[in-house]
Amino acid sequence: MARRAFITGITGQDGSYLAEFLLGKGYEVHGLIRRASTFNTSRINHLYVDPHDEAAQLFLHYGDLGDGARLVSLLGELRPDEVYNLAAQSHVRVSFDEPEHTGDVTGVGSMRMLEAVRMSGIHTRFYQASSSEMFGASPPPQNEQTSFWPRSPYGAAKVYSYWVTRNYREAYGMFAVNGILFNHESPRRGETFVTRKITRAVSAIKAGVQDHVYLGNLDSVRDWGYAAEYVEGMWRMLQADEPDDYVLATGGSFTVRDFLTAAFAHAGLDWEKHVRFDERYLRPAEVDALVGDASKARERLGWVPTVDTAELARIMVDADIEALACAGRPWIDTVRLESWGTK
Ligand code: NAP
Ligand code: F7E
Repeated sequence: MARRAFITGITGQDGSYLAEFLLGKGYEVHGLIRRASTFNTSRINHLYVDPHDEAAQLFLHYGDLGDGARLVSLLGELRPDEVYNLAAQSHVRVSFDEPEHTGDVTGVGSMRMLEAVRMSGIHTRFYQASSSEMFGASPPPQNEQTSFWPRSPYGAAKVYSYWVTRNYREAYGMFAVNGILFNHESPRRGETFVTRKITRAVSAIKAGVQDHVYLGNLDSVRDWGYAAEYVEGMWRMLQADEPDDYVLATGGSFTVRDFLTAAFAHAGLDWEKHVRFDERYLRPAEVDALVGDASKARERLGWVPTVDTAELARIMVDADIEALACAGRPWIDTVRLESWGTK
C-alpha cells in the first residue's frame, strides 16, 4: 500500500514542491484547496491526473483552515500517514493590514488542524510550517535554542502555532514537529515577495517592457535558500525516530541590496539605474537580520542544502526571462518550464 500524505497549502510554493517530492517517492497525495472564483492550481497543474484514471496519485479536496468541522471529517475519511500543515496567510507586510485574519488562519488554523487530528482519532505524523520570523529581533545566527521575538502579526501567529504543536506533542504524545524554515524561494515564489519581485522586474527590464521597480528597505539581511531542497527537509523530519523541532537554513547572509546586485548583474544590468524607493513597502516593524544555523538538521537528519543565494538568484532570473519570452504561448508557464528542466 502506498503511504498517504495530506498537505494543506498544496497550491502554494512549498506545497507544490512537496507534492512533487512525495509523488516521486510513491506516496498517494491528498491536498486541501480553497474554492475560489478563479482557478488557483497553476503550481500543481503539471502533477494532476484525472482521478478517473487508475494512475492518479494526487487528489484535491475543498476546505479551509477556518473551517474546523471540515478538517475533522476530511482527516477522519482520508486517514493519512503524514500531515503537512503548510497553509497560511504567509505575507509579513500583509499581516499588518490583516492582523485578525492572519491570526485566525496562520495561528488558530494550526490549532484547528491539530484538533482535527486528535478528534478524528487517527495515528499520523504532523508537520507544522514554522518560520524564522518567530526569531524576529533576536540577533543572528538563530537556531532551535534562540528566543522568539516576533515583529509582526504573522510572526506572532507562527509563535502560537509553534507552541500548540509542541503542546500537542507533550500533552497527547502526538508525533508533531516544527520545521523552523528560513526564507526559501524559487521560480514558483509568490510575485510580491522581494526575491521574485526583483527577478520578475529583471526579466521585464531586460525585455524592454518595464524601466524600473519600486522597493522598500534594502538593508535587511536574509538567508535565502532554494524551496525545492527545503521540502525534503520537511519529509525527513517526519521520518525521524522521535518527534523534534529543526531549523532549515543555508547559513548564508545577504542583504536585499546583495540580491539585487546578483540578479541584475546576471542579466547584464546595473540595479542602481532601475530601482526606486517607495515607503509603502516598509513595515511598521522590520526584522533586520535572519541567518540560520541548521547544524541540528545536518547532524540528525542528514539534510544539507546545496544552492546558495547567488545561485538561487540566477535560477530565478533565468526562469523569469524564459517565462516572459514564452508569454505569447499561454500553455507554457513557469512551473512547466522548470519541470522540463529548461529553467
Ligand atoms: P504560499 O506560497 O503563500 O502558500 C500558502 C498556501 O496556503 C497556499 O496554498 C494558500 O492557498 C493556502 N492558504 C492560505 N489561506 C488558507 C486558508 N484559509 N485555508 C486553506 N489554505 C489556505 O506560502 P509558501 O511560501 O509555500 O510557505 C508555506 C508555509 O511555510 C506557510 O505556512 C508559510 O507561512 C511558511 N513559511 C514559508 C517560508 C518561505 O520562505 N517560503 C519560510 C518559513 C515558513 P491559495 O493558493 O488558495 O492562496
Ligand atoms: O521580505 C524587504 C522586506 O516579503 C524580505 C515569508 O515567506 O520569509 C518571508 O518573509 C525583506 C524584508 O519576506 C520590499 O522589508 C524591501 O526585510 O520577501 P519578503 P519576509 O518578510 O522575510 C519568512 C521566513 C516567512 O515565514 C514568510 O512567510 O525584503 N523588502 N522591499 C521588501 N519586501 C517585499 N515583500 N516587497 C518589497 O518591495
